Order: sequence, then structure tokens, then C-alpha cells
Amino acid sequence: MAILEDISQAVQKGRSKEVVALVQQAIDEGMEAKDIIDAGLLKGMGELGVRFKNNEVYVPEVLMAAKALGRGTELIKGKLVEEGVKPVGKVVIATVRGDLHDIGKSLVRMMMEGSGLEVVDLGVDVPEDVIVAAVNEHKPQILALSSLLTTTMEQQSVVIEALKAAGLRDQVKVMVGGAPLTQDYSDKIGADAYAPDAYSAAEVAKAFVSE
Ligand code: B12
Repeated sequence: MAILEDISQAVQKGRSKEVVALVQQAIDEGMEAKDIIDAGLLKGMGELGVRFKNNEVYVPEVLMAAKALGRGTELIKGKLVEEGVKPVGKVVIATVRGDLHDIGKSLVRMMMEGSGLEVVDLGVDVPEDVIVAAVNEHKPQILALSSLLTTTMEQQSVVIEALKAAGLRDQVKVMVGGAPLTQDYSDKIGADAYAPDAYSAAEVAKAFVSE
């Protein structure tokens, strides 16, 4: 579909207004939300990610693209709600202490919101005591932790231990993610799930809340 390729290109160029107009057009033409996300918005971000790895584009371009993707996702969220996807559960999400990376976390948040989950985003560089307090306050079914640095991965385990110490571990499913994470690592630290990307993160989260 030409329009989906146009959305992908507009995301890569960081053109928020164009992304919004094209996503609206795709919605008006009756396209499925999932196709607009997968073959348009996320395809654009994926392709930009490859160019980023090859040093063909730099951080500002990635940030602009993430913003454009966010604006597009906002519109889709409206469509998913229209399609009858009701808020089905609550997630608290954070990038762990010492880590300032938030593009991936924000994508995970948007995809979860687009799937009808309510998400409380605590931001970046969040210490374990703040995360535990938020779990206590918001009583989410899921706690999602992001970490992009090998030096901050371990902090995810620190959060899990802090949840245990606060007597909250069995009240919340812990999902972990971020580029250096693996399923093995997730198992090792006793998390409930790992997901490699935002889309599967939302799928896993939905499965948890419908259990
Ligand atoms: C952008 C970026 C930055 C930006 C961050 C801006 C921002 N607002 O986020 C800035 C410039 C600030 C930055 C700083 C640093 N960075 Co940096 N950064 C990156 C970069 C280039 C891209 C990360 C990104 O956004 N990717 C795109 C998103 C969409 O992908 P993602 O984050 O992986 O998220 C996806 C999945 O992992 C998953 N996911 C993510 N979170 C979660 C959570 C859950 C629960 C689940 C289920 C899934 C999930 O879903 C996401 C979407 O599909 C990476 C290189 C790379 N290619 O990854 C380096 C990288 C992560 N940075 C690196 C480094 C070293 C640093 C610095 C230490 C540099 C320095 N010397 O100062 C600092 C650290 C600052 C800090 N304390 O955090 C290294 C880490 C190396 C390592 N092994 O630890 C990398 C790998 C670059 C490299 N090759 O050296 N960085």
C-alpha cells in the first residue's frame, strides 16, 4: 500500500504533521490499525534504526522520528478505542536508575496504550524505591522495566529484590526489555517476561492482564 510506505518515509524524516495527516487518511480509508502501525509507523522506525546503526543518521533524527511516531500512535490509539478496545489493565513503566534512554520505553508505552492498557510512565533514571512506591500506589497488574546499558541491566534485578522486600512481588508481573536484555537474563533475575520489541511487549502485557 503506497500510503503505508508514505507513513514510513514521513516517520523517518521526522515529519510529525505529515505523519498525522497520512495516518488520518489511512484511518479514513478504512485500514486496520495494526497494519498502519506495523507496515507504516514501526516499519519507518525500524528502517531508521538500521541507518542509525550504520551512522547514516544521528540522535536528533532518531528523536524527531520518535516524536512523529508518537503523534501517529496517538491517532491510532483513538481508533483502537473506537474499535471497542477498552482499557483492560494498568501498567507502570520506567527506565531504571542510571539510565537516560527513553525512546524504546516510550515506544513500548505507546504500543501498550494503543492496545488499550492504561500506562503510568515514571520516566528515566528511576530509583528502585520510587518504582516500589509507584507499584504500591497505582496497583498495576504489570511493571515494565527498560534498560539500554549493560551497566544498568543489573538494576532491573535490584528492583525485583526491592519488590520482594516490600512484599509486593507476587502482586505484579514484571516485564523487562531493552537492547542488551535477553530471555536468559530475564529468567536469571526472576522476571515474569521479556520481550524484544514494543509490539510483542504489548502482546505479552495484554496476555498477562487477560489471564
Ligand atoms: C539514542 C541513544 C542515546 C541517547 C538517548 C536519548 C533518549 N532520549 O533516549 C543519548 C545520546 C542521551 C545516549 C546516551 C548514552 N548512551 Co546511548 N544510545 C542511543 C542509541 C543510539 C539508540 C537507542 C534507541 O533509542 N534505540 C531505538 C529504540 C526504539 O530501541 P530500544 O531502546 O532498544 O527499544 C526497543 C526494545 O529494546 C524494546 N524495549 C525497550 N525497553 C523495553 C522495556 C520493556 C519492558 C520491554 C518488554 C521491551 C523494551 O522495545 C523497544 C522498541 O521496539 C543506542 C545504540 C543502539 N543502536 O541501540 C546507544 C547506546 C544504548 N548508548 C550507549 C552508551 C554507551 C551511552 C552513553 C554511556 C554514552 C556516553 N559515553 O555518554 C550515554 C549514557 C547515558 C545514560 N546514563 O543513560 C551504548 C550502550 C553500550 C552498552 N553495552 O551498555 C549504545 C548501545 C551505543 C553503543 N553501541 O555504544 N544514548
